[in-house]
Amino acid sequence: MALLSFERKYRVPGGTIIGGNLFDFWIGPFYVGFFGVAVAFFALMGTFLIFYGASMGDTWNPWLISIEPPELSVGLGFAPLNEGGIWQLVTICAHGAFLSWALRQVEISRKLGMGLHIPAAFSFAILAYTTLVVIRPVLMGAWGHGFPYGIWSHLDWVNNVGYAYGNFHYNPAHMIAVSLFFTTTLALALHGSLILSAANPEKGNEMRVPEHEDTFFRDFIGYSIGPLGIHRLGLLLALNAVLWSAICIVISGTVWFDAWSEWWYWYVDLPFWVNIEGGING
Ligand code: UQ2
Repeated sequence: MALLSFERKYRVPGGTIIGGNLFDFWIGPFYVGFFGVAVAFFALMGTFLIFYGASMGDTWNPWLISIEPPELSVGLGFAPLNEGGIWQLVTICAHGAFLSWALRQVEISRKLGMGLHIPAAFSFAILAYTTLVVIRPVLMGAWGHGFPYGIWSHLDWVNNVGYAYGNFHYNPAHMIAVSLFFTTTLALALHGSLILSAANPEKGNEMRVPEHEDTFFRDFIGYSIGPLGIHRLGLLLALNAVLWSAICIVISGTVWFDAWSEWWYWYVDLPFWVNIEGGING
């Protein structure tokens, strides 16, 4: 079925969470809905606030503009607009826009009678952002622990927070997250190359079917995870990469305060060899 006729069939009223059929319409190719209006509101408001904050700053160089969070001394209170208050309002607008975007995904999924895998997956990205600018700052007692909204300044923030704990590569949750990111790229490379190779047979042949894809991997390594399985694996890997990234930062400064390299002394201090003659402790 041609895409346009398919869409006409499934571009149906209903499935809304809020607003009934009041916002249940499309603008060109885009579904609006209550949450489409909400996304537009929060995104425009947040963007306006960033431009307002930039106008209060001392540069219009896009690489250097930065909306800074409040000083640590402000704690978890409200700050004046030009002393971190803009950052606080931008953070609220960002959450409003991201959550509305996820709920718009829910409405579209419901219209189409699909599962909610897409908004569920996007929620992990929102969770990662919330961990950085709300959960960890609240656990540490100050909004000033959030990262600044600037292209260069947020890189400085990552660098400085990394060195505050010695070297993040020794953070075990960071190790797990990095491994999951690498495995995600491996899985996508395997999948993308398998699909393209099946879809581009030798000249004159018809496109290959999923059975050919299964058979390639069975002949090659004795196992095929399957055309559905590879997507389950990809989602599992990607979501866990994000989740373990959030875990690796939220435990830094809340349950672990030293350099991360020190954490590994639990291994050196195991009772089997802790007092061994000539050992690291003896
Ligand atoms: C597969 C399959 C696909 C795929 C891929 C595989 C037909 C079209 C890539 C092969 C994947 C395997 C064996 C799992 C690899 C494991 C990790 C952790 C990377 O079998 O079914 O569908 O795209």
